Amino acid sequence: MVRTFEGKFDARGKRIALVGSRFNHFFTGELMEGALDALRRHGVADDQIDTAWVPGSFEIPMAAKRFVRTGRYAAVICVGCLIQGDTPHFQLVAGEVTKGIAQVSLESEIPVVYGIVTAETLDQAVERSGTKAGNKGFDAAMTALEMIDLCAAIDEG
Ligand code: INI
Repeated sequence: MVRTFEGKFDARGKRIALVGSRFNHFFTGELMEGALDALRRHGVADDQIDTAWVPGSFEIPMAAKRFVRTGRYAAVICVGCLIQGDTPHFQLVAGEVTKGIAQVSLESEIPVVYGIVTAETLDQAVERSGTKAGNKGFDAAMTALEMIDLCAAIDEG
C-alpha cells in the first residue's frame, strides 16, 4: 500500500518566528500583516509569535539563523521585498537572500520559509503584497504551517 504524507494547516501551540525587512516597508509591512493574519486564522496565538525587523533583505538569513538556533520555534517565516532599479544591485541582493534562506533552511531541523517578493516594477510589488496576486506573506505562513505538520508526520512515520 502506498503511504502518502501530507501536512495540515494547524499549528495550535506551536511557536513561530517571523523576520521582516524594513527596506520597502510600504510592502513588507503588508507581507508581515498577511503572514500574521494566516497564523492567527489557523489557531496560532499572538503570544506564540515573535517578530524581528532587519534593515534590508540581505540581513534576513542571519536573523533567521539566529531564531533557528534558539531551538524555540517550529518554523521561521521570512518576508522581504526587492524591487529592480537601474543597477545590478537588485540581482545581487536577491541572489544572496535566496541562497542564504535556502542554506539556513537546509541546515535547520525546522521549516524556514521564503516569503520574499522580487518585483521588476512597483506594480508587481503591489500585486503581490495584498492585491490581485494575493499576499506572499500570507502564502509563506501557510507554507510554514503545512511544512511543520508534514515534517512531524514524516518524523513520526
Ligand atoms: N533591500 C531590500 O530588502 N530590497 C531592495 O529592493 C533593496 N535594494 O534594491 O537595494 C535592498 N537593499 C538593501 C540590502 O538588503 C541591505 O540591507 C544593504 O545592502 C546592507 O547590507
